[in-house]
Amino acid sequence: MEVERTFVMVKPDGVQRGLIGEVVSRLERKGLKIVAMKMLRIPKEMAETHYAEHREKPFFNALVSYITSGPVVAMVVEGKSAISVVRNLVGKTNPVEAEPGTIRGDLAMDIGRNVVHASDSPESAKREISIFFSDDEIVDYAKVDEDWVYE
Ligand code: YYY
Ligand code: MG
Repeated sequence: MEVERTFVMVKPDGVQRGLIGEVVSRLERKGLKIVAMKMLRIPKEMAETHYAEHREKPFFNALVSYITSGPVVAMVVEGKSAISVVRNLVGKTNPVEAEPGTIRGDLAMDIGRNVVHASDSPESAKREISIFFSDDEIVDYAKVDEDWVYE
């Protein structure tokens, strides 16, 4: 089990619906460590870079328009196997299929309003973190509960 960092974002619908705390709370309660966090309005070019892998998809323009439609809360989250742990907490892309107990399964209805983003691999985590955060915005610190979260 390797310590990883992953990129997580509460999307504009999550912010507007007052779900920032709910999402952050679920990450914290799991035992993950938040090592960077900020609110921003994503510029269009940055959104296109973030979602570059979807550039040719039919939903691309709607996706960019949605993600730039209001403020988001961007985070870097750290923990052992954090990338897959967070993807499991987030649930399937389409909230209709997402399991109850997951963020999308509990809090969302529509694939185009699915509340949260999380990196899907070590490569995308590295890429996405670097789009949103400079190295000096990521804080290295020990959390007092670490001996109680990990054996
Ligand atoms: O990583 P994840 O967010 O679970 O899904 P992706 O396949 O990377 O798609 C990114 C984003 O695009 C998804 O969260 C919603 C939107 N989207 C869509 O609107 N319609 C689709 N058929 C697929 C994805
Ligand atoms: Mg994705």
